[in-house]
Amino acid sequence: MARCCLILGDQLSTNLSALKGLEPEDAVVMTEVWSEASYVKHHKQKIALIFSAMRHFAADLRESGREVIYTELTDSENSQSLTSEVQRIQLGHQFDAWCVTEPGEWRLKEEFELLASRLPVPFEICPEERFICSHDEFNEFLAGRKQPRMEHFYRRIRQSTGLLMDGKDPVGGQWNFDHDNRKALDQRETPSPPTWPVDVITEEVFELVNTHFSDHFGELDKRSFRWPVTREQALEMFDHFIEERLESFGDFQDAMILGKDTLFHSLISTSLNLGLLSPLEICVAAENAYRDGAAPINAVEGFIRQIIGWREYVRGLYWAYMPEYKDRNTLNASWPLPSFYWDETKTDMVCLSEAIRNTRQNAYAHHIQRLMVTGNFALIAGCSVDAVCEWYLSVYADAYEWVELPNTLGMALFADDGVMASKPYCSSGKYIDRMSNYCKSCRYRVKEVTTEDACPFNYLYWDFLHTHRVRFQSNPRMAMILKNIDRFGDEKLEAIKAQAAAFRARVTQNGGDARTLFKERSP
Ligand code: FAD
Ligand code: DLZ
Ligand code: SF4
Repeated sequence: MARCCLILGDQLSTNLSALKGLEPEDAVVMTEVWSEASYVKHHKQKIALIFSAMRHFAADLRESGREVIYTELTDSENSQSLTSEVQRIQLGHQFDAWCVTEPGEWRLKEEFELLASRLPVPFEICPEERFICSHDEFNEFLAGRKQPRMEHFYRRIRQSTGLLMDGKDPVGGQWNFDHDNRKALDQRETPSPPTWPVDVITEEVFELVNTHFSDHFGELDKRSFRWPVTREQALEMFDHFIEERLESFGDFQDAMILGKDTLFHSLISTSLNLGLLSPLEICVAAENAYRDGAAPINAVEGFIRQIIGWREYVRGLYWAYMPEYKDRNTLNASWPLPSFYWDETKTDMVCLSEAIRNTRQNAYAHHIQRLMVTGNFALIAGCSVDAVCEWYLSVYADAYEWVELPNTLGMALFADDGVMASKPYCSSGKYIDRMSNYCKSCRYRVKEVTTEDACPFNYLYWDFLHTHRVRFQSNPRMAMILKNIDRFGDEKLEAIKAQAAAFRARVTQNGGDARTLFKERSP
């Protein structure tokens, strides 16, 4: 009996569940398809990363003796979707059975279930075992909880894995050291992450992507692309983080500095999400760094929390709440996404322009840029939830719906009725000024609220809170901040509303708020 295993572009792990039962004579199918490469207009670097990593993984499998049937995007017989490729290859090879590991996105799970009912031979969907928490364990955690919170989930995972535990107690006597992690960065040097020469495989993929996806967002060339495409490179990236950046990761996790795109972040999300690294192995390595005295507890605990806390938690929520989660829009946000999200030169807001430049050049922005700059702006300006989610899914090299959607719709946009976050992550320019040096070089004035040059984050923030004050009033964590609105008085409130409306009108009319746009338009 000859079996075939379909491996998807983000399933590049030798310990994949679907690979486990294969006999030496069984085959593997991997296929580059237009449907996956274009269901959103992915950043060029994201497509290049996935295709290059797929081709390297296929080469490694072949080297280990496995038969790999690999379809490249431009192969003439390519039928251009995952399910039609399975059907086409089945016709040619007549396998007795197929298997695939459960995909990371709901839409594909539905497609595979349909395929399983149509294929003349069994098509088995194996459980995904590359996460620490299974669906059943997550649902057990959710059961009976009115308000699930990441922190409770995180403690359970610390206990079940034994990570950073001294017997029953958390190492250092606390579960969470976040209060030590809010330092703004000084002008210290930040270590450059490793890079690798572009090999023939990756060079061919660059050419393919630049030819067939030339209208997609983002830069793609040897200088800008620095993602690991093999497990060896991913391990090198991670080792560099442990040696050079982990020590300061906690202290400066929320910091932002003009021109510094990666700071002390690990840059491992693409490798984790592709399956080149496993979450447990990197947490164990980070814990060892702490136990060896190479990194302080606030850094190591903060880092491990991102992986076994946030990453596992968002994945659990995605599968527990889909498919209706995707349609949520609690705050009825509908303003079209400003076009400066695709072109940073169309905004004079230095914080946004920096985050979007980083995104365009590197298919990356660190967490606080995603949450408190582009996310915060979209929240307080009331941008369309669908458009914002599509933007985040398109523009980051690490973006897959299971992780992007809860982070965007839930954490950044508060559109899920408080499932993901207990209060909206909204802030005025004050937060950005405290955590960055952006405001010093911005033409807007961060300390002003109602003047013509006032920071747009300030009036949009108060306008947002005022618009939703009835909903937020019942949240004890919002009560204090809402009291400020009562103190403003009618005149100030009207000025805030007028500035917010005028700003929206300017952006809608001109495609952005940059002064150059107004000059171009004046007679
Ligand atoms: P580090 O700051 O070094 O963090 C270490 C690791 O922790 C990351 O590699 C990641 O695997 C994990 N992690 C940290 N925060 C989160 C989180 N909130 N959710 C899940 N994992 C987390 N991450 C993605 O992997 N894909 C996405 O599509 C994605 N979309 C996001 C959208 C928004 C609006 C926000 C606010 C966050 C999003 N994140 C996403 C989470 C986070 O911003 C990225 O994981 C992180 O910036 C990746 O860079 P890094 O590897 O240098 O992370
Ligand atoms: C994201 C992506 C892209 C761009 N292209 C492919 C592809 O050509 N072939 C493939 O097998 N997978 C691709 N992927 C990854 C899938 O979309 C991914 O498996 C789902 O997003 C589920 O996480
Ligand atoms: Fe951003 Fe406002 Fe600061 Fe300018 S002044 S960088 S718009 S927060």
